Amino acid sequence: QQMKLTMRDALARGQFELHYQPLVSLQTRHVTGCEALLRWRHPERGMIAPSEFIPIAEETGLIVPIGAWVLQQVCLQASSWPEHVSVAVNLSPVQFKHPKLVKAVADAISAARLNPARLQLEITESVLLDESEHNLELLQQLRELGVKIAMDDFGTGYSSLGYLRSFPFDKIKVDRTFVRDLPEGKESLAIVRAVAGLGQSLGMMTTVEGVETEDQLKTVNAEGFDEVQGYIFSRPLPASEISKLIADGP
Ligand code: G
Ligand code: G
Ligand code: MN
Ligand code: NA
Repeated sequence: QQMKLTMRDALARGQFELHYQPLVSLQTRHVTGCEALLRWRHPERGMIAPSEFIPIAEETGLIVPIGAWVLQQVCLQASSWPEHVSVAVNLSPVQFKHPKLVKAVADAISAARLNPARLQLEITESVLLDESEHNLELLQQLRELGVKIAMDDFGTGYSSLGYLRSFPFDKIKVDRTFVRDLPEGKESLAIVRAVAGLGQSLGMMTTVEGVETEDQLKTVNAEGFDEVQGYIFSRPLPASEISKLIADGP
């Protein structure tokens, strides 16, 4: 309850900030892009993780203005990076349902004069559960802005395979729960392998999240994934530090 009240002013008071985690190409080992991850620097409680406040922001609808701010910030940030580095943003179900989403994305891109192909929207399977016709059309409208659409946390939802058939996602991001027990976990390995093949057959980029160890990196590399995101290369970092990492390499 307290949090609901203070969140209302947090945006105006400049208490939100974005951290960025690099995605690294397995082919070149260069940073191909960064995922923006929201943080709340609370005056009394210190840094608050999104898992704590995003559910409340969704419940209150505050995620809509916060999300619009995130889109503006990431487009400005990415426009300061080299042209080949993209930026990824998470969209929550409430944002996705909001009638002004397409406009918010278009406005953020044009205000920053960003090449729209450098913006990736990450959508989880849970976002797509209902109103499928409407959702597919919305994805199409976003796609027409020139942005890329990624299916995030792949493998944890309900209707993921159906959606892969219905909409040509640009990227599949395998959820980190399938990486945790690699290389030993036989079931995880089988699933990760299948998703790599699926992505290739469907012409979608494949990313693995949550890679922490050399053994995991070797395994996903052998399975032919395009990109890796995980602590092995970097944790999410403030914008100032990520610019340095992009310049110097992971
Ligand atoms: O590292 P981390 O704890 O930052 O992120 C936890 C979850 O919070 C992620 O799975 C992500 O989907 C969600 N999240 C992070 N940043 C944002 C954001 O800017 N908008 C939305 N809607 N969700 C976010
Ligand atoms: O939106 P999504 O749920 O995909 O957000 C990615 C989440 O995964 C963030 O909370 C981020 O901090 C977390 N993450 C990224 N890399 C790693 C990793 O190597 N290990 C663990 N445990 N978490 C990670
Ligand atoms: Mn994500
Ligand atoms: Na994920």
